Amino acid sequence: MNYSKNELLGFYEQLVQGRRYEEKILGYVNEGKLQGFFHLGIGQEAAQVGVVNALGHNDYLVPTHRFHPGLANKLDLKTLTAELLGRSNGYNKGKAFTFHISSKKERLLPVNGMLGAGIPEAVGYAWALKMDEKDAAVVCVLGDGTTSEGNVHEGMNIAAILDAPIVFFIENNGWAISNPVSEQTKIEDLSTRAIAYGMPGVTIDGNDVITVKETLEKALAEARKGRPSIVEAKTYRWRGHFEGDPGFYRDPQEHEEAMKDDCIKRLEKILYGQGATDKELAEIEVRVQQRIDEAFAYAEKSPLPTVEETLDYDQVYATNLGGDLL
Ligand SMILES: Cc1ncc(C[n+]2csc(CCOP(=O)(O)OP(=O)(O)O)c2C)c(N)n1
Repeated sequence: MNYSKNELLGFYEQLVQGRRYEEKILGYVNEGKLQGFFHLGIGQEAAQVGVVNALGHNDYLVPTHRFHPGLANKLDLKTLTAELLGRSNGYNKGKAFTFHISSKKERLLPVNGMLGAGIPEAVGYAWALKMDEKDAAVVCVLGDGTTSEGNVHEGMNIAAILDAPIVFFIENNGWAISNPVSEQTKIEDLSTRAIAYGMPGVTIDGNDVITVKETLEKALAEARKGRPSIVEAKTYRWRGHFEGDPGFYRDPQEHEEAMKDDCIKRLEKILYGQGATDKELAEIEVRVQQRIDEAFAYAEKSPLPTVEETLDYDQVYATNLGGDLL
């Protein structure tokens, strides 16, 4: 499909928003204002923005621990940032961080920290949609390393058997902590695993936001009719596995080469070809930065949970794990 310059500028703005949001997080981590494990998705923005733009109004998303660029475009930036900073007006009252964040309103389902264990859960959500005869599907995002977990195979197999409305979106960033894909599996494309479950599988360029969006749209249309599939998007993790990981296991040359294929620069090139100007792109930068700065300022001014709220464990269960998310 052809997109107008304005539509492409819209995608560009989202890619930039994803990257600048994580750069802001990085600044906070470096200043010691944020503590904990941060798995940044810098470099993977096209894969994530492509996914969130493909979702239909009734579809659900199960993200991963590395999905901030996607969430920074799907969710309300202020409420997301309040959650990130542990504030009581965050999506989950500051208890979920961005790792387990969920929202019934936004149709966002929580990540299971036990990699792979979330895949049968996601199939369960999809099966529930089918049983309720909803015209909706689930996109379940998982990393390349996660595909090697036993639960994933069980989940994918049962999804196929149940004709569950689900798309498994493998965000293949080349690495699972220090383990390269080549040491995780003998297969070239992770999507070929779909053959074993009797469902379609396709591998695409994960640094091309349009390709990701259009592939996912098609896969979701099929999934809503009860035809699940696997989409693998190949991209690259620019940062360490988490902030603080020096990444000594990675060949610096491989890293440098991969970073040359920057999804933002790629779209920039297309935009210049369509007559976009430096001024238009610079205005996007300013607008995005302002939005992000406002979200962080809002979150910093927001209240921390009270002692009572912190001790209210029922709330953790109800907001993060409760059965009423669909
Ligand atoms: C069952 C389980 N084993 C190990 C871990 C620790 N762990 C957290 S992230 C990660 C690597 C995941 O790699 P991948 O699925 O490729 O996603 P990426 O982090 O590269 O986005 C591991 C091993 C975990 N959380 N759960």
